[in-house]
Amino acid sequence: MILTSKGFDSEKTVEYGNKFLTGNGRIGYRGTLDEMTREHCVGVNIAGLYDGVAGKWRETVNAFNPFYLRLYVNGKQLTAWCDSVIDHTQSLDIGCGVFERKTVFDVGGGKLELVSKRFCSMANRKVLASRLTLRCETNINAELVAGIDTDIWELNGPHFANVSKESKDNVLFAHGITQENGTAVDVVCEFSRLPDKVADDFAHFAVHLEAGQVYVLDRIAQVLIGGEQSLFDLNFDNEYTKNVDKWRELWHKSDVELAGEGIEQAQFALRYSIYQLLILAPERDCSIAARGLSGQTYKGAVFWDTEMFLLPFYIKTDPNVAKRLVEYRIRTLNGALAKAQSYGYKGAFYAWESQDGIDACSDFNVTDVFTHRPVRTYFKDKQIHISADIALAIIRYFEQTGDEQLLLCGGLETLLQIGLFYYGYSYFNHIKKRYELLDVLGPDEYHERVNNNAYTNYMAYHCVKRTTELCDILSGKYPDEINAVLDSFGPNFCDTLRNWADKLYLPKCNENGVMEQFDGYFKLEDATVEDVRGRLVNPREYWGGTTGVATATRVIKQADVVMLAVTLPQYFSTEQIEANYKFYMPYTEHGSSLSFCAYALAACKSGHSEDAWKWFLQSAEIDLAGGGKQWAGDVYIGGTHPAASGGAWMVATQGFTQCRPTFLHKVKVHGYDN
Ligand code: IFM
Repeated sequence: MILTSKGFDSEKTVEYGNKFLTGNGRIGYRGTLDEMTREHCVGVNIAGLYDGVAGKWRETVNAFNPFYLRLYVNGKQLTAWCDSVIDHTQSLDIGCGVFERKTVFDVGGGKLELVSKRFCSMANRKVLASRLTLRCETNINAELVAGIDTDIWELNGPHFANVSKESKDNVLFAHGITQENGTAVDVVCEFSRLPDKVADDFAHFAVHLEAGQVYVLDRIAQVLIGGEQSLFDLNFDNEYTKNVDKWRELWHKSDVELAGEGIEQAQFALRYSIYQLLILAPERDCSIAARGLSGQTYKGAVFWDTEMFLLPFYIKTDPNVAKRLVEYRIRTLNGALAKAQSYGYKGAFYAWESQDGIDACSDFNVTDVFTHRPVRTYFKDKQIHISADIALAIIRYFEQTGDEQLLLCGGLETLLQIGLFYYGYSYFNHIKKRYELLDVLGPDEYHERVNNNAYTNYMAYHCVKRTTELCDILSGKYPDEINAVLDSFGPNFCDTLRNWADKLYLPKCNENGVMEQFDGYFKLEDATVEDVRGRLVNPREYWGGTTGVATATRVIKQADVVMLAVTLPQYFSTEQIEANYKFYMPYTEHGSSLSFCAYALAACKSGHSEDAWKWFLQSAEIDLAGGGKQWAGDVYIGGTHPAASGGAWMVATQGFTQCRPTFLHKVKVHGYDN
């Protein structure tokens, strides 16, 4: 299970930073090389630790880089891009999360081989370990300069104040406190050898290497957050063994084996997707950012991606992690109450881009490429489906684990607050005698401020209805606890919600089996994605909003009705799922990585297994293939795509177990209970 790349291509540095990412749910270390710096987007991203600098976007913090290293031979620095390189390979063992680079240099008279491997320990989450090995064909004198690089890559920094560095014997320390909340971040790096000197905060090692002899330098680093204590007596071999053992356990309960003809590449892509999910599973009270631990893109914020695309994997493979993700939303209920209140509503309106419950989404999320003016977007104000996505996550978690305690300890209260929000947000149409959800934004972000988005209405209906059922079920068993929760909502609140759900407008499929995405969608221009793409004046212009090329057409950014049909298939017949799959296909740009898996699942549900396979590969290979957009003007938008990884897992385990292409003979799904 090894991903390998041969040769060095400076153009691929940013892409490989994502592709060769290592992590342990707490720290993500980008797949860069020891000698790289902030220019190469080296990143040691910390999960769930946010900081904001005046006038800039708040985002997750990158720690100081403990594994910075320079190698000199005869006074010349040897790098992967210098003219002495004979051979360069880098690899990632997804079986145990170990990154390795091997570079061979011509040092005049012989070859010098540098091997450096590192991992973020899954066993001791504070720990990052690295082993560097040098071997030369001739005798050489080299120098290694190693230390903690505090001059780090940040999108909206600097996030640290009072940065200081120290050293004692074979240990280097770097300390900083975040600007906003004063959280201490300490990085400690312990070498396996005593340096010959420490100068300018870096350890210098003189290396006298005889031909054929091997020189080893181990570095054990720890990233300590908020004054955590460091661990002692660590060494590379022990940490390596413990890490491998832990990974073995993780794979035992998470692997999905595919058997069939010519599917090796797909099997690897699926396992790579699972690897991405495993390195993101949080170990403390936080959730998973949309770009995982690959950096600060999207402000390190948590989107619906987690609940709708990632949670199913964790429920099946590690319910404790799933619980942590659900609890994150319960814990941040106050933020959702405050957001609703700020718009004049009651109940829970969750953050579109959550940073500990605070909505980090800007009112102006796009810059017009022609005028360079900020464009008012409505992701934050109108994407109200986020609350139902979270409700569904709580419901699914409960249904699949039976964890009543979670409902009793905040889960039910959260569901009821979400119900209250929809009740208050809706409008009663006295002519049509029904509730409607007006002025919303569905998963297709190109059509803003629409009425009765099918995805939103059905999700709200389903979750509110299910909330009332759960209240009834639990009331029988825990009457006092449930009454205590219900009391704060006033008399007969469950009946109010039930009545509301029964009267909420749910669009139906037409005679062709197709459901209209929102009121008036069918009247929009019948143009395909290719038609609309051909109208672009600037390749980077925004397709949605008030003036975008897609706005007046049926072209949508990502699966919307199709997403609904695969999320709540009980409201569709098989024929209707197929009809919607076929109808919306030519209109869907797949401008979001979340879209492919919905199409794959719909294809499976409607018997198009070979098409499903193609959609599945697009989801599973997204980070392996790379090449996607990394920059939008000056703004870095790259990173890994966890939702696509989670989507690939869902397709393999929920789609191909029901409907397989002929060349796929078997799908064996591992889980915590098998
Ligand atoms: O949550 C998604 C959204 O649906 C489309 N834009 C990117 C977000 C983060 O992945």
